[in-house]
Amino acid sequence: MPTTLIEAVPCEDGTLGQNQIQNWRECGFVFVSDLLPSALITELRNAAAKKFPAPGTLEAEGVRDFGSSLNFPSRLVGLNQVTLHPNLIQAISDLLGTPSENLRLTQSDLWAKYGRSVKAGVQDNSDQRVHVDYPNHTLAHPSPWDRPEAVELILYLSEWEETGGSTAVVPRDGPDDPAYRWPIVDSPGIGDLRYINGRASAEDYFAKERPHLAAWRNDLYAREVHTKFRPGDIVFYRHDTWHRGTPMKAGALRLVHNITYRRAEAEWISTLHVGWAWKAYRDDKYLERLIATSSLMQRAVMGFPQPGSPYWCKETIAAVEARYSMFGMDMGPYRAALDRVEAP
Ligand SMILES: O=C(O)CCC(=O)C(=O)O
Ligand SMILES: [Fe+2]
Repeated sequence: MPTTLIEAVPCEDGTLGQNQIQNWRECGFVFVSDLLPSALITELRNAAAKKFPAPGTLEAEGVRDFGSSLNFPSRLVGLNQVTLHPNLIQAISDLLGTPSENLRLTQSDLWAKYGRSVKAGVQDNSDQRVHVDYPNHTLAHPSPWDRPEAVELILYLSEWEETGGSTAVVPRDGPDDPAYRWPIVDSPGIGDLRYINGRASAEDYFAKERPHLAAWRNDLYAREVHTKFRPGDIVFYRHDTWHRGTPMKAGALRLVHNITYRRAEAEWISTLHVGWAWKAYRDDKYLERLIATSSLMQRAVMGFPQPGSPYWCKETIAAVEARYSMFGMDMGPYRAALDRVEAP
């Protein structure tokens, strides 16, 4: 069957349109372009490309297929700016229907995928089994469809024509769609089923363990649409969206930035990296500078106490000021909120 390729739909003025928001809410994903400034994407893409070995080299063979050391917060030019970009945070706030200050960052990592000529078998990451991402993001299970708790996204930094390796997604077709049967447990890796990444091995195994559902999984593959991406394009999806990575062109290098935000109250969704504060103490004080120069909203999504939080009192305001004022931190909004609370 021919592959259905889809192209990103442009955003206007760096904002998601109503149709795009509806698409995410109903179909489980939306594929967009022009949300982030192209100069920022180029900056990040160039900086990232220097961090990974050229495809075809011996070093490239040794690069892990998942994640990298390029996690938020990072010194890599553009990584923090993309992660905390107001357009991105606003888009996620629009998708979830919650204020930006109520979002929390749980993932921001930039990784490379290489088109390898030798396949890795069971753990082949190129032609993946169709899956949902929730098992290694949450300790629980996604809540019912109309109460989404998180938005995941893949920001592409490469060009599909050069690299191949679309993300395949299964659009949800209304509340009775059999593909989205509840609970979502019928995939290798969930419950007592072994985790197998590669499609061929995973489906052989699944067919032995759950023969009555093998045809149902085949149907997921038949319904896929594949992203035809350009640098800066973003696919927003969910922890309960069926999707997978598909084979790349041999010898190519694809760079993507994976980001996830959750609702503040959804504490069962894990942060996938070490705590942000762990990056303190560096000689260049890049974490401290990031905190001091971020907006109130950007601080909020990192979990920093917001103006009006019970954390703030005269003493904590003075103490946090003592820690960060040399980097330009303005404690005015925290003080003003406290004054409002304390006013007779
Ligand atoms: O690489 C992609 O396009 C998708 C990867 C993916 O879904 C995953 O690794 O969980
Ligand atoms: Fe995935």
